[in-house]
Amino acid sequence: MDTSNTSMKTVIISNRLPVKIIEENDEYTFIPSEGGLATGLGDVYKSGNSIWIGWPGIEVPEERQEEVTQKLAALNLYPVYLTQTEINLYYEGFSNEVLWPVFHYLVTYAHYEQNYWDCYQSVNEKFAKSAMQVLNRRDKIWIQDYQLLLLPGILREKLPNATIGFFQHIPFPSYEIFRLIPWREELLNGLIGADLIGFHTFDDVRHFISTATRLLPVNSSSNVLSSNERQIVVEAFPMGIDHHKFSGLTATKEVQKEIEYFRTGKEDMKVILSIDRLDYSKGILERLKALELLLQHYPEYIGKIELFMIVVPSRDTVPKYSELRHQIDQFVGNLNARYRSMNWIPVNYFYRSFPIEVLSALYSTADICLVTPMRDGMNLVSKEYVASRNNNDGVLILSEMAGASKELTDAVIVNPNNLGDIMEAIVTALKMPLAEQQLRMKAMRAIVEKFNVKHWVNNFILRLNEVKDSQKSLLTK
Ligand code: GDG
Repeated sequence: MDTSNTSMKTVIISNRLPVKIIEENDEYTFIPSEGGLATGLGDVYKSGNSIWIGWPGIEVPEERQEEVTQKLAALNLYPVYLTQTEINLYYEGFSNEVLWPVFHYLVTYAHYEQNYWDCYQSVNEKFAKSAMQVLNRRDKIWIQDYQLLLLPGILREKLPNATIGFFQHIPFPSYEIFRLIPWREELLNGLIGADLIGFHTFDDVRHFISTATRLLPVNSSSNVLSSNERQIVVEAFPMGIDHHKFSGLTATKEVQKEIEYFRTGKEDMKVILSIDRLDYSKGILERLKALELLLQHYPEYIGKIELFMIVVPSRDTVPKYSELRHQIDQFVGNLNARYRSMNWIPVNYFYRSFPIEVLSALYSTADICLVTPMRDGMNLVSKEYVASRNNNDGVLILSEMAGASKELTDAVIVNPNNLGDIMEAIVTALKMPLAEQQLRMKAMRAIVEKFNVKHWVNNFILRLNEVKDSQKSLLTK
């Protein structure tokens, strides 16, 4: 990759590169992924000499690394190669067995292992080393998410005047939770290497500022932290989705075909949809328990409603995740066995991922979308459902613990710990008159359309530029 150009570029850094890998006949092929983040950042990293740095998603033997680097360079991507041990300790270990549970308030799930932490530090250093091979002094750096909390600080030491933004996609917990982490000061010191720190919600911002001022020698004034002559701005940037993609997909031939296939024979059935990655933070088991409660308390709905539950395999090498999968399998099997009839089944459960066309068909035809995470940074599924409802009908039931609930206030909002509350919300949704559905959905669609993922990207970059400019003018005063 040509790094001689000294003009300013934007460098995105995340744990994973936005690619799908196909390994066939000893050949690697990389296809750009269509995930929300990749779509939103597409205009940024594909333009000019801007790039995206991250792990390509597989262990590449040393002798093949040059070849893979060349292939990725054609997509404006720059790889950080990780070994299986690093994946085990830094990603599955520290990121997903310490930070993920603690940041989602499930502190008893955390394993504070010293070797996880050691590896987390060394992998963050490794990312910095790779980044330094392609970074220029004037580049704008945008680091993504909790796997790289130390990276802003490491890069700040190497490039004291760099423009560094950081966005965290998962919640930031309250001080009383965060303080439990043995390496809490180190993590915060890493983060405040950034000029601008973004979270999905104002609550996350509040928690971060209060935590930083209690644990570090920093001062705060409103949403600005001051440390060693530097100022760090902390703000909420609620992430959006590609609204036009989801609203446009429903009319395509492929999706229409899926809709017909899906709805045939279910004309009178009320369909409830649930889509998540396998994760204990998503409240999947609790949702199933609420459905069981509903079938017990409102037997008139037996045979009249069906839950379509897609659980996308995720992190299944982490013990808590395989345990959860087992529990879900058992619960669904038990519930279906007890309630099913010869031609009806309460839960249609899928443990796999589907093409976007199938997702779109489900989004656009399901009468209710049930999104009840115990904690969620944002939750894009809720927004994708809304964007797919071109007729303004359908009801979104949304957990108050999801960042999205701060924007989608016209959803039926529930406390995901209150199974009775979820049960009643489903009944409310089943009975909701069309006019009320449309009123609520229209209001939510306007929000999802306006505050889309492009808006999110532009807004963050714009703020990062402003923050840096104001720092420069402070220094010259
Ligand atoms: C993290 C935070 C935050 C799901 N099943 C399939 C599929 N999906 C796609 C959905 C959606 C995405 O996966 C899931 O996004 P979420 O936001 O719901 O959840 P996380 O994966 O936990 O994401 C979260 C997010 O980062 C962004 O900041 O909102 O709080 O935890 O886009 O459509 N896609 C396809 N097939 C599937 O079967 N193609």
